[in-house]
Amino acid sequence: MKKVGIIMGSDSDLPVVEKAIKVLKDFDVPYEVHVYSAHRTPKEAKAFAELARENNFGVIICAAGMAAHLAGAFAANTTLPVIGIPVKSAALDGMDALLSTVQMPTGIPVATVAINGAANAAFLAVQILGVADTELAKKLNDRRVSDAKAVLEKDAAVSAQFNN
Ligand code: RP5
Repeated sequence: MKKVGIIMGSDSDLPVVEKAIKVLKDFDVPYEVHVYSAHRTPKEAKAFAELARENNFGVIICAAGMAAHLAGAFAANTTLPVIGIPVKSAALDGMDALLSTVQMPTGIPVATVAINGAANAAFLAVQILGVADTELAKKLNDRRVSDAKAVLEKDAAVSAQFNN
C-alpha cells in the first residue's frame, strides 16, 4: 500500500497532528511523520516533495500555522494529492493559516480541511488511497456504519431523557 506523508511546520503542531496519526493507525495505513518548514527548511521540504512519489507515498498531509505555506509549497513540488491542515495559533485563531492554505492558484490545489481538522485530513487520505484499494474502502464503509450506530445510540439516550 502507498504511504501517507505527514509533514508539520513545527513540532509545536504535533498535538494537532496526532489526531491524524490515530486515524491512519485505525486503518493500518502506513505513514511517515516529519517536521519540515516552508520557511525555515525550504530545501528539505522541496526535496521531500520532489521524491515523494518515487518513495512510495500516495498522499501528503501538511499541517502548519500562521503564514502557512507548507501545503502550498508541497503542492508546488509534487503531483501527488496534498491535504492541508490549517493549525490554530494564538493571534488570529487559525484564520491566518486557513486562508494561507486554502487560497491556492489554479492548477496547484491543496485540499484544505477545517482549522485543526487533522482527523478529517487522515480520513480524506484514506479515501484517496481507497480509490485503488477495495479492502481499504470496505474498512471506511465499516467505520461509517459503526459511527452511525454510535450516533443512533446517543439519539436513543437523549430521546429517553427528554421525549415522552
Ligand atoms: C508554523 O509556525 C508552524 O507550522 C507552527 O504552527 C507555527 C509556529 O511555529 P513555532 O514557532 O511553534 O515553531 O510555521
